[in-house]
Amino acid sequence: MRFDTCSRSSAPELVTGDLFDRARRLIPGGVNSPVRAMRAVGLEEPLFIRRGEGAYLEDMDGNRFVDWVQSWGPLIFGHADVETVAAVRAAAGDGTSFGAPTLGEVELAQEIVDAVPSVEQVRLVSSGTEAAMSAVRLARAATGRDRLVKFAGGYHGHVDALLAQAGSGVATLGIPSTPGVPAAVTADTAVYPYNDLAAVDLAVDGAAAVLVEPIAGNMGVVPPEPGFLEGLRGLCDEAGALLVFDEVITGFRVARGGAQERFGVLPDLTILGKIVGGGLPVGALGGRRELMELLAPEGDVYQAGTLSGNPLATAAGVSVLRRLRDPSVYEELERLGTRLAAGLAEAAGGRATIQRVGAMATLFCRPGRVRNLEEAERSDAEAYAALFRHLLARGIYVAPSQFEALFVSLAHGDEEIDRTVAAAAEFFVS
Ligand code: HOZ
Repeated sequence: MRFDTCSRSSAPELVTGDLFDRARRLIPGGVNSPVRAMRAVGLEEPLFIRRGEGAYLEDMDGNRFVDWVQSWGPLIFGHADVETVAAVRAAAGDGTSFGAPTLGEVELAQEIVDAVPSVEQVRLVSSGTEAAMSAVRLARAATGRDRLVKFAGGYHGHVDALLAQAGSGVATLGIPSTPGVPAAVTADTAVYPYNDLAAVDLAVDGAAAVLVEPIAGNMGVVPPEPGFLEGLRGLCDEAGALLVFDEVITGFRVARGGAQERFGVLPDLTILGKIVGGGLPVGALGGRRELMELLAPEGDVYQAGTLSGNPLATAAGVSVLRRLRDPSVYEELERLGTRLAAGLAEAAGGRATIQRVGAMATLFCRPGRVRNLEEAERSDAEAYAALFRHLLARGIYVAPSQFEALFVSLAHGDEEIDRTVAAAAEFFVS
């Protein structure tokens, strides 16, 4: 891939094309997660990344990019953060996996319990998908009910029962569920429009759980309308259903205590990932003690994993979460997010809508507010793809899909924001 206007460091010969050919022979589509293929933005090759540093990525061809993806959210201190890397190195020297309890996992659990208002106990796993899968099992066991309620465009990992009209490229590919998921597995999943309390009202009765991203991030950033989360809490309380917040993206991002702290609505169970692993593979499931104690070996709900509480991942997570105790972190993220969103809104001049909460945002190529998947899908995805390519050619990497978020880290500064806004303005005036 050639980006003539990108800044280049000591460039090797261009290698991406050959590497992609090799990758495609060995890996389906040449990628390990579909959005990375960049087909949604009209590219034929993905970026192959050689290294990252702070707010920047460098690809295999030596091109440097301001990175607004930040591994889809975990890197709150940017790439190759010195303290995180030191913590991982130190942990690795003592062994990379034990399949047995460690001090690190107790320390990470402590950070999570201290920060997230509704969480009294937490079980560490290796990904957000795993945490969501376990949350479903636990909710069904706790309530003795099977039915799940979720929202169109909501994404909770690639859990079979939750892929119905899911975000993160599933619904937007026109896949109602996905081949390979038996109809019986999604038969107990009811899907409603995000932000539509009236639509979901009667469905909660008899449900095991309502699963919701308290700020949707996988159909682009769609904040909850005032009263939506409070309304879900009330409906769940009346119906005896569990309210499950998927805070994989929002946890430790929109506030130290996640969206539940920011909006003051407490779920029964919380799904976490991304930032809690500081850039290493981690997921977590937390909630009230009496619910969590249904998990084996305390209770009889089976859940297990060799790499759960992995020492490298917990070392990275503890290093990051301890630094997030400092409130000035969130003040700075808010300042950066505000500056970026305001700049992009001015650059777009009414041709796009920027939706932002704290340090996560989406530029929807359409005028007007986006409140649900249907409205998100009315965006001009072709225009977004053209914007993506325009920015990439200028050394700026944003999410390679209209239906994802961009993530601000503390490694970004005014310089990166101003450069991005100027490049976007150039696109929108043309
Ligand atoms: N599903 C993730 C975005 N919502 C992308 C995962 C990845 O490709 O790394």
